[in-house]
Amino acid sequence: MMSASTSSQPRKPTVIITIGMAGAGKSTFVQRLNSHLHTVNSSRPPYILNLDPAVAHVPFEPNIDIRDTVDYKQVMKQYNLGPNGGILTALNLFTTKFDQVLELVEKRAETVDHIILDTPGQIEIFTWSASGAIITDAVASSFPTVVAYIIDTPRTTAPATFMSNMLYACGILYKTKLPFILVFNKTDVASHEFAIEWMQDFEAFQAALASHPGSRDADGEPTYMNSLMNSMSLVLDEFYKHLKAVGVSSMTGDGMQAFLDAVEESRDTYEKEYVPELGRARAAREKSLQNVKEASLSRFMRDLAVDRDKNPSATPNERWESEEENEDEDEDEDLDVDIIDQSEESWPGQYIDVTRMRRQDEQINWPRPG
Ligand SMILES: Nc1nc2c(ncn2[C@@H]2O[C@H](COP(=O)(O)OP(=O)(O)OP(=O)(O)O)[C@@H](O)[C@H]2O)c(=O)[nH]1
Ligand SMILES: [Mg+2]
Repeated sequence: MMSASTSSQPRKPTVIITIGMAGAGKSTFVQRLNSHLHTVNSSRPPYILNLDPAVAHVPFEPNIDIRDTVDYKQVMKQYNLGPNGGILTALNLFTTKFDQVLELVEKRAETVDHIILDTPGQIEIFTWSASGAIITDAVASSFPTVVAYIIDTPRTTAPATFMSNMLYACGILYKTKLPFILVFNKTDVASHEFAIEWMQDFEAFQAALASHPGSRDADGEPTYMNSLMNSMSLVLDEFYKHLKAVGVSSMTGDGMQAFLDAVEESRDTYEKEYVPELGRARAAREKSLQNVKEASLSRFMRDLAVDRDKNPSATPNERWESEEENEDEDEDEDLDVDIIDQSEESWPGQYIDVTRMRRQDEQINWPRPG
């Protein structure tokens, strides 16, 4: 914490977390970005993590693939889950090993400029789960990190769809507090000009809303939805000021350089806004932890005094437990390595053994009544 010199240390890579609705084109975008970065500087290709356990085929070669660690179909069977529960649980299991992932990434930090995360298709699995938050916080406290929110542009041209997508993005921005880039994808199918216009000028959005069929009821009055969206467009106006927006086509590669420029600018935002915020949050957490400790310690001391008063003869028995009993606890820590960097060595494909993680209560034999 003492020396904050950035010039003497090697520059840290930037982490790009791709998030977006199912089918928005996250994986295709990661593939295109990967090939673009290979072209720009083939000696420093990006380091890629696939966090989607359910994907059948990834269009790029990830360095770390969640599918090498957890078999989500097996998880579904073992825990009796549907597909989404299976994906979520697989991600949770993987997150328990995320310290190993970070270690592998840290090892490569000096030789890569970009670390790219592809996330599961169902957006809420990553954005509203504890694992997603843990992974995001873990990378963001180690590296400059930006969120790339991928939008399916041709499917967002209706004002109501556009607004709900933006509200979702807004939720993620305020949850992660990270620099945020709206990536309007599939511009080969539909231009993103309309979106930029709506973001810069809420009156243009309101006009589009008013001219959209269904915005007025039978009496010619604006519908409730229409009025609500009108007001919300004013709220979102403030949110848009914190964003960068670029249009890309993951199909043709159009706009990739503009995206990388936005990533570069976002590094500054990360340093200026996220890092101090992180420091404040840490200090606050430590303080509240300290308060809790002090409170429970003083409660304990009070209870102890009351206890001694009540039962003076027990005092000679107050001794700490012998330390020997706890000795073998941390013994096999180093054996527990099973995250694989595919680019590093030939890998045996080690899975988390979900059968060992089954809940204990499945073994209970309930006594028969009577
Ligand atoms: N025309 C066009 N199609 C695209 C573009 N990007 C992605 N697609 C198509 O959109 C579909 C979904 O793309 P994916 O990359 O699988 O999207 P995803 O967000 O990773 O999907 P999930 O992980 O399943 O949620 C595929 O059929 C892609 O070919 C693009 O820029 N232009
Ligand atoms: Mg995908």
